[in-house]
Amino acid sequence: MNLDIGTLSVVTVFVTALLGALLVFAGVQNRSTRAPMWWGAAYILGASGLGLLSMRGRAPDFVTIDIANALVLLGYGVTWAGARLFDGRKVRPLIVVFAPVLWLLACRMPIFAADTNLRIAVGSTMLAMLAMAIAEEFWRGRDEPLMSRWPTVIVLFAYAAALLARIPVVYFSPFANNNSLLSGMTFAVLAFGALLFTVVLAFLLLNMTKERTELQHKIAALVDPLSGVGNRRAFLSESGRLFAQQKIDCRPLAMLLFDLDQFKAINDCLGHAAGDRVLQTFARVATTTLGSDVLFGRIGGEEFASLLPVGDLGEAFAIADRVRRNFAEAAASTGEGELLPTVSIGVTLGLDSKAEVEDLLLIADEALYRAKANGRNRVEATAPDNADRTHVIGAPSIVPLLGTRRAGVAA
Ligand code: GH3
Ligand code: MG
Ligand code: MG
Repeated sequence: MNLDIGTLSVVTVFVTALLGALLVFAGVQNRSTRAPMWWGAAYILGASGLGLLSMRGRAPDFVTIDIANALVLLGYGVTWAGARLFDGRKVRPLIVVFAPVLWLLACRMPIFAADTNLRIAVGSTMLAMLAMAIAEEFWRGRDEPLMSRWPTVIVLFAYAAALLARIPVVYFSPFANNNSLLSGMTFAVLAFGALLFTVVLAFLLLNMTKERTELQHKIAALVDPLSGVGNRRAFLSESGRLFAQQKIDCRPLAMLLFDLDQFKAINDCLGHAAGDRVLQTFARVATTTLGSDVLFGRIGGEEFASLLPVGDLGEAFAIADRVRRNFAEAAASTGEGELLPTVSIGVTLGLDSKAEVEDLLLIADEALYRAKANGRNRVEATAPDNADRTHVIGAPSIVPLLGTRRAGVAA
């Protein structure tokens, strides 16, 4: 295979510039992050640098070596700034310009300017460090579930490794002078690799931006903005997944239905903002008590629900009562005036593999209704099979009276 360096240079410059324009276009369209705009600018800077670099021998060295490489380094610095912006971190302008300024200063030193191999070693090291710095920024944001983050980090590290590997190659087979750099297969292969990296990175950056937008839409559709927990839609769809799992595990699922007590009075006496804070406190306490991997959501104004695998109804009752007590304690300590917010909870169990989430919500609602009727701030539980076999096991912070029928008839 014969890679013509002249053709390759022209292709690289135009492809990089075109990708830069596409990234800028994506940045203009995207309101939530300006990062693609920075990446687009970085690509255009890189394309300009590569354009000047390819004029080696036809323009002064100051332009084709000093300025050209400084522009490429600046492109990497701007990409790094974009990666920080993408994850909501501040841009540090001094770091962005550090490598190109250092390069320009080094080029003022005659010993550096005269040594092609030294320049390649220093330039490659700078680029590799910048590529690793960009990879590190993306790595730091890895908690956000964006699939393209991982290949981006890998591609950047692989590119940094290839750049560093270039240094010993240069020292084992040094270039005789500036112009011999542009001839020969080594440079053509390197340029081809750099072109592939440029294309792949642009694709990944665009994809990450797209995935971010999709994730934001998904969060907006499924997460309640006030409490930060899943909304009714998320709860119902996740419940379906849990029911499917239950059919495999054959483990009962408990439905816990929470309704804050006298919440209208809290709003009326303390104001809507205080009511909102109470909702947030409840969501926080319930999530902490239940565990972050348990399905929990806000299914209505001041109504929440949880669906979780348990051993039996007694265990479900105990969990619900723990939430009730923890909330009463937390609400008392945060102190929302005279009114002490409390919660009533209806509990039931889905044993039957045909049980549906709506059925369980209805049965749990009946139990909740009893909790309200019996004085609030309490847990009531109903066995699932049928309403006639209702077990009343609720009472404020007492041991559940399992097996006691509502009408006082032994189970
Ligand atoms: P009960 O003990 O019987 O459940 O009485 P309640 O007052 O809690 O029940 P009701 O259904 O009468 O009132 C619920 C209130 O919740 C009415 C509504 O204004 C309030 N609410 C619903 N969503 C929000 C919200 O997002 N923020 C605030 N602050 N209040 C809300
Ligand atoms: Mg209600
Ligand atoms: Mg209520």
